[in-house]
Amino acid sequence: MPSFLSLSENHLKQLKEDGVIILPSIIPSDIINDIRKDTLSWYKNISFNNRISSFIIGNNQWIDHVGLCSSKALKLVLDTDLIKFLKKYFNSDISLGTISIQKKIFSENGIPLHSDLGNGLSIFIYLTKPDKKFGITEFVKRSHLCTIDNSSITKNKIDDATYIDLSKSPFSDKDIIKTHGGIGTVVIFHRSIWHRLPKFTEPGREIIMIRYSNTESSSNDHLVKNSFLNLLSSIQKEVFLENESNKNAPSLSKLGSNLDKPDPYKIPDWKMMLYFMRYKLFSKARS
Ligand SMILES: O=C(O)CCC(=O)C(=O)O
Ligand SMILES: [Fe+2]
Repeated sequence: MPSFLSLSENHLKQLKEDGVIILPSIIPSDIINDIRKDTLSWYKNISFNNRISSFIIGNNQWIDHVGLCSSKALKLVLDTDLIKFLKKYFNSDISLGTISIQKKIFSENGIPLHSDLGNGLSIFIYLTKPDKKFGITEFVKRSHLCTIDNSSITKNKIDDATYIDLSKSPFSDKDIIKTHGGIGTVVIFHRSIWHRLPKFTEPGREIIMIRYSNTESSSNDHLVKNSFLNLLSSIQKEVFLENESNKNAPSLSKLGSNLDKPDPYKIPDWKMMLYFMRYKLFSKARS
């Protein structure tokens, strides 16, 4: 069965009410295997990364230009049934804001409870089995509708995520849902929902991370191979490439610390060097 055909009105309702839906093992394993094959040669060449996660959650490998790496991944995230579902959710035309593939190469202390802020949706597609050892995301159901008092926000507030101590939060029911399922599990969540990634002990988790929104929010200026583009339908191309916002994010960013970002993102050269050495010497997940 095509990947997202089972998305229903019930899922739509649940996503609106709870702010999150989990679709265990919904993507067929042959598609996941093909995508993982496409990523192998990329991982061989990607070193440690220059992104926020270097600072907050240790090192990951990221494939930022999925449009150059995997036509299968591109077709999957632009699946016609998924597009139909998302158009209904947003009640408008939609735009693929960002797409990347992330591989975790160390165990981590995780990410504390936070909201990514904004009105769009994030989608995680698990290319490996979601598992406590490898890291599974947890969500506080319905918390996308809560406003948080400034006094309960923890100090490390940065501009696109806000952290909070669960014990001080206003989430009275604290109804937490954990990602579950096998390879090919999909999680769709409202970007403002409160979520966290508890400490995990094994490197190796691989996920596709996607952000979708209406066409008025800014999207990446995606890089894509012509041969991949030719495989897409006109509706898929629209969702991938067209965006009414005049604020497209650039496609290419330079390696190293993001010096033009606010303080928490400024990673000194010596720290980047340490991350690099740690990656070279100790990463067990390198292929
Ligand atoms: O990797 C995860 O499970 C969560 C990541 C996350 O919440 C984030 O990057 O904002
Ligand atoms: Fe997050």
